[in-house]
Order: sequence, then C-alpha cells, then structure tokens
Amino acid sequence: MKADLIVGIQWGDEGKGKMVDMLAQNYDMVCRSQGGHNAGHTIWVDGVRYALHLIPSGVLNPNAVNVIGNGVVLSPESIIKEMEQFENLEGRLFISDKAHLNLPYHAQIDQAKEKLKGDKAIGTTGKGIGPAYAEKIARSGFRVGELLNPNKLATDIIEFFEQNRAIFDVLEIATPSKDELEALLNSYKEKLAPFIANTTNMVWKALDENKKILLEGAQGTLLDIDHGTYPYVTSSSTVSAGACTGLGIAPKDIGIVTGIVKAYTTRVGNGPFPSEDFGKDGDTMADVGKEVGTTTGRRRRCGWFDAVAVKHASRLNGCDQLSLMKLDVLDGFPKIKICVAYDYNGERIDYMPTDLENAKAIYEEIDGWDSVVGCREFDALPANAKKYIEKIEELTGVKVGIVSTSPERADTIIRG
Ligand code: 2SA
Ligand code: MG
Repeated sequence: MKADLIVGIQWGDEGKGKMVDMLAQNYDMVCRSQGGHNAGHTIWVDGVRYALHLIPSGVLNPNAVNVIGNGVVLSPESIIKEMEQFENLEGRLFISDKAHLNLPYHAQIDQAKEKLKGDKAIGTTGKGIGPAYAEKIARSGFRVGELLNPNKLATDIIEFFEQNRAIFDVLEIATPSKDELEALLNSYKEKLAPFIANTTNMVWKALDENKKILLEGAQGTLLDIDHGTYPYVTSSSTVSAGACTGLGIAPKDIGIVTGIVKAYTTRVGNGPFPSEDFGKDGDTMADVGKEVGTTTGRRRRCGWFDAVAVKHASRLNGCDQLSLMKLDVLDGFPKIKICVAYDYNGERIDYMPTDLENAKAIYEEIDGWDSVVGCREFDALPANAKKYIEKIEELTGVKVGIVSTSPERADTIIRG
C-alpha cells in the first residue's frame, strides 16, 4: 500500500490541522517528515484543547502509531512538554534516531541573527529551526540518537562551542556549563529514550504490511527552502518530495497527494505576497478567520486567493486534489477577487517568477454569497460559491475534492 500525503500549498496555516485530524482517524500510522516546533495547530476533541507542534496528529487516534522522521529537527524541551498532554504514549510514538536535535542554543542563535538583520529579518518563529538545519547541512549537528549517551554529547557540544567561539561571541551566546548541560541532556534522555527508534525500518514494515499511512506536512510549499520565496522561507523541504528524504521512503511509496489551500491567502513573517490586501478586506479576513499564529501569536497578513501560486505549488507537489479550507470566511463579501496572473515588469505572466517581489497581482472579480456555513454537500452551496470553486479548478487545473465550511469536523464537503 502507498502512503497518502497532506501538504500545505500556500505559506502555511492553510487548515491542515482540521484535515489531518479528520483523516488521522482512518490511518494506522501518521508521520511527520520535516520542520520542527515552528509548526503548530490546535485540535479540540470533546471540548478539550490540544496544542500540537511536533507530535503527529494521529496521537488523538488511540489506534494510530505516530512517527517523527529523520527530516525533523526535534526540540526535546518542546516535545516533552507536548507529551505531557497525553497518556500512554509508549508504543504509539517513535522518534527517528537520525532526526537532528534543536537545542536551546539554536533558538538563541536564531533570535540573535534576526536581531542583527534588522529590517531584513526573515520573521522567523525564533524557535531555532534555521540554525538546527544549518548545522545538519554543515555536518556539525547532533542527532536524537546521541541523547542515549548524554555525557559524551555534553562534551561534544562544549567542544562545538569552543570551535565556534568567535561566532558565539559576536552573537553574545555564552558556552553552557558542562554540569548544567549534562543534567539537561540526562533529563531529556530519561523522558525520551523509550521513544527513540530506527523509524525508517518501521515505516517500510508498515508499508509492506499494507498499513494505512498518512504523511503530515508542516508549513507550506511557498516556504520551501528550494522552491519558496527565498530567503523568506523556512529551512526544510516542505514539498511532497521532502517526505521521501525526511522519512526514508521512495517516491513510488507515495499515494494520493492532497494539497491544502485556504479560500484566501495568509502569510506570517516577511517576504513577497502579491495578493496581499492592505485595506478593509484583508482586516475582515484576519478578524473573521481568526488569523493569529498558533506558535507565536503573531497576526497573519491576509489577501486574496492566488491561483498562479496555487497552480505552481500543485505542480511541485503532484497534487491529486485540493482541499479548500475556510470558505466560510469569505461569506458576506460583496465581491471576491482572485489573482489570475501577474504583472511582471509590465508583462502579463501566468507563472511564478523567481523574484516574486516584482510581480503584481492581476485580479478577476466574482460576486460573493451570503453564507456557506454548515454546508455538507456541494449542491447545498450558494451558486456563487460553486462558481468560485469551479473557477479555482479551472485556473489551477486541479480538482477541489474537499471543501471546509466551518471549523467543525462534520462541516466538510467530500466530493465523489
Ligand atoms: P522559521 O521559524 O525559521 O521556520 O521561520 C521562517 C519562515 O517560515 C514561516 N513559518 C510559518 N508560517 C506559518 N505557520 C507556521 N507555523 C506557526 C503556525 C506560526 C506561528 O502554525 O501558526 O505561530 O507564528 C510557520 N512556521 C514557520 C515563518 O513565519 C517565517 O516566514
Ligand atoms: Mg499552523
């Protein structure tokens, strides 16, 4: 059996949480392959709020096994706190021994570098994601498996600080004391050792045994380190191909790819965003859509649906279908704009240029609708909402297979 994949198509926060939570009920295994605790979503079950950052969403399905793959950067502190929300995780949660550690000094480096950049700052979550991946690529990082030998790891980390003394001095980051570091790493080992595993073999076995596997993407395609709006991106491969390297599976192991898109667009952090709306409409989207980051509490920038970007991202990921989220947030707008092309240095183009900051959105407008809240069948939607969805399909060339009409799990249209 092949593994199904959920991927964010815009700049993150598309509403993957709702979809993954819904779908996780039907899967035997749910895997994360990239990112770290910069990701975040909230899930409500029976009136209880769960905040997830690193633990895959399958944790709320007692029968699912959850895997954190080698492509993730793992903050022990963050995951230990997250784990406290759940009981009996042993045997249901596994962390790759090859995942890289995101340690407290990575967040210090991240924040110090952002400060030095001034108005050129990326607008990171400040969680140390970039520095942890930078060390991985520079081959000087530390991996989760090394937590099993905490005293040796402490020695190696202190040595790393000594080798990089000049850089740490500029960033005003002190070398941790050996005793404190050993105590910290020992406490991580105590909590995490039962969960550390060779997850690659586990995923292969599950594939061979025809288990149903869901691959859960974090952040979004336009934040991809290679294909996103560099340098205003995150530091991992957020596209579907990243799930292969981030878990150790082959491209042919991937089954249905569902791209999650919001019915409008949002972005947190800096960087180009051609269809951003700086007026009243953008504010309405932010208010009605409660567009505030779950990890950092930052207000998200808002704008119209960018069909050029979604078409581009759908191709990168090989999307079989799109899942259109938060359609209800557009309720009551008299006119709805949709970005159909860009004005790029005076020329009309229908593709995403590398220097997106030089692209200006060209819009088409359609008439709005009263309300889609609670619609559970395509035919129950107002005529203009149907037109909007069909327009998206026409412009992107991808079928909209799922439509979400409220935050409620049941308020979802699944089209046959
Ligand atoms: P980083 O911290 O190095 O990954 O930041 C680099 C850029 O990636 C963006 N980024 C995100 N964008 C949307 N959602 C994310 N997760 C949180 C959430 C964000 C939050 O789910 O709400 O709570 O603020 C996420 N993570 C990283 C980031 O804004 C930078 O543009
Ligand atoms: Mg989020």
